[in-house]
Amino acid sequence: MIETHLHDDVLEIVMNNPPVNALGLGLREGIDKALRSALADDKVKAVVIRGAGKLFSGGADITEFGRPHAAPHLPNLINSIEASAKPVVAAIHGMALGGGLEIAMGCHYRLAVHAAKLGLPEVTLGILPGAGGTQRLPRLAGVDAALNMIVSGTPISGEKAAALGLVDQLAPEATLLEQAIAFARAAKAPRRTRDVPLTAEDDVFERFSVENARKIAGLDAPRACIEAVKAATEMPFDDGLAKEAALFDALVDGDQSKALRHVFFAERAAAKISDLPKDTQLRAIKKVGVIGAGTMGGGISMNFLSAGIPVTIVDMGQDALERGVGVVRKNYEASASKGRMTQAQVESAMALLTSTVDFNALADCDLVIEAVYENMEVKKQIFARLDGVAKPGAMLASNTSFLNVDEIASATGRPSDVLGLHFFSPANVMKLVEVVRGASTAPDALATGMEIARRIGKVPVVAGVCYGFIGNRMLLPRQANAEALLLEGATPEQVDRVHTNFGMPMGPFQMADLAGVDIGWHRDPARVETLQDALCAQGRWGQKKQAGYYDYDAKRKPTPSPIVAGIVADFRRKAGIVPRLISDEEIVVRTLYTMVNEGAKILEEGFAQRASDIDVVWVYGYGWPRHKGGPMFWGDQVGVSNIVSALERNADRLGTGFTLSPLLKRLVTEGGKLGG
Ligand code: 3H9
Repeated sequence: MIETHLHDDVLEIVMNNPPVNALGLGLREGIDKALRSALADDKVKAVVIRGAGKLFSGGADITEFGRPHAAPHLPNLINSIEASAKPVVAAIHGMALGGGLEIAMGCHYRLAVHAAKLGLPEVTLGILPGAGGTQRLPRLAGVDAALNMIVSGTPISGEKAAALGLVDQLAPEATLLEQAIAFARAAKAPRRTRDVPLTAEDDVFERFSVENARKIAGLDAPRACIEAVKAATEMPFDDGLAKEAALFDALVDGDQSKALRHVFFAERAAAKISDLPKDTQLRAIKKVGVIGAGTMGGGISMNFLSAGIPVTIVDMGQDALERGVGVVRKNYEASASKGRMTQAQVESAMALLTSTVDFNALADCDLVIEAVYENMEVKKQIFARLDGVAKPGAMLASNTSFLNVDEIASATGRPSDVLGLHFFSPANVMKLVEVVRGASTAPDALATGMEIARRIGKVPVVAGVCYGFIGNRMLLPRQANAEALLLEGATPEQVDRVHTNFGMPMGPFQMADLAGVDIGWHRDPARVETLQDALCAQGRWGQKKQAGYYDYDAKRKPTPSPIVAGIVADFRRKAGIVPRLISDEEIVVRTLYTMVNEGAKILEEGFAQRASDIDVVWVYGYGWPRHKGGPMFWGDQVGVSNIVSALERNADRLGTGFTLSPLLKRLVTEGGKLGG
């Protein structure tokens, strides 16, 4: 794990713990031992620490959190590095994150390559830099920069770090080690970060908290980060360290950090397909076809264009095509105007886009994604036609959000090349892609689907073929109960507020208005059987009509709708329902516990590989609050038996179609967790 090389009078210590040089016990022991021998050896005048492989270090070993500290504990190790009587220099290439950067800040000097990434991302795991980071970074980079880096968790480049004073010298990667050795040799004495004086303007913390109030609302870690940096400006160094350690310990044991760490590992686990060999040969995807130039087709295309992959977009009508391409350009221009991309990048992305009404233009595509409206017959016709056009070995994907991928595949003579690639709206923004594995989908097609999704910056999750796959299937009981709650006495505002208070970006009715209340509507205004029918019959199709479950002004600001209240009252009267007071607790049970129940069914029926995949779907596809880990993780935190007993208590309100998941029942009798 640790290699050492003596360069005359400078000892090089190499951290080598693939894949990210996480600072687990073995590495800490190794560094400690190497440092002691350097100090004891008269031949050694200075030390250089660097990382093997592609980075300096990804930080503390997250898998060790929640277990008792094993010596040498990282903060103590870093204190010993700082206390060294011989100069210690960090040579940073690739990333120095979390404990990795904290090691570097314990060193007396830092060299880095220009493109290095230095950051303290602990806050994203619901903790704070607990190995001196909150005390040393403000001393090296200033309070403002430190607050920004620690509270956002966003890394900065080597160049920026040099400008801030966090890095002493920049070097090209090829000569980094050589320059670090020379630097160490020339350094006359240690320069300890702890001795750097630190002052702050009086109101800096107050101002920062106010400016970031919205971003950090409800989150424990950012508040603790601010408190720890403030301590650095108010207390002697060692007291500041003690304060940091106390805050760290409280956070690491808290539910939010457990949930955030869960999501970190869940996302990585989701990338793994349990029954496929790791070395499954992938298909080459050099050119992509998209069928349908609507909102979804355009959004999907943008992902590939942004990743430098040429796209041919096909639509039946020239008008639709031009409109679709226009929207893609407009979206890119909007990014450019916000400074997220340059005009040159806009042009090079657009240059990769070919639009045509000629279906045969899909012949040279390695992957074709169908993104037309949800109609099985239409999709089958398209796939049959595609079968005659696409080259052998091309992957044929549907972006369907509910329909049976096996039936779609049956329209082709090559069902093994067919799969679902279900993007979430807006497809150029939302991270999730459900990679739907059909009964015949070939292993290499599935593995390639996962890989290409990652290549375009998405988080892919494998889903089996069931109605609505993972995410939308779980929406169904939520939406049915939300509608029923309205009839029984709740308002859209109340139901939505319970969800937004929970941390969701929007509630079921806000979501319906955004997506379109008319989705799935039979389009016969004379046939009014449900609330949705009644709204649609009156043209209340959602935000696009400035009227849905809410009324909207021209800027799409919602207000409660008296018309909807009237429609609901009318329905109640006809159905003989006497409205009652609905508690927020009942809304939680009926719209959130029912989702946990549906997730458990998806799991036991084998449509998700693992409970944590369901969590990833909800975090990345629907904005489930990360610090609540996802519905399966949250279900375990609430307690499976609490969920089951609440659902049983409300059984007569959950609709005739409701059944309790056998898995949940079994977990209650046998004990155990969903394992989200
Ligand atoms: C910290 O430092 C606390 C201290 O302040 C105080 C302590 C007292 N630990 O992401 P990848 C695994 S907190 C354990 O696919 P990439 C990961 O699970 C830490 N394992 O690679 C995966 O395993 P598998 C602050 C880790 O190249 C494999 O390594 N640091 C850790 O796409 C490859 O990971 C952070 O928050 C870890 N620290 O991205 C940084 N990191 O193969 C966390 C990774 O079994 N790490 N693994 O699925 C990252 O953000 C990315 O891994 C990184 C590389 C950007 C470094």
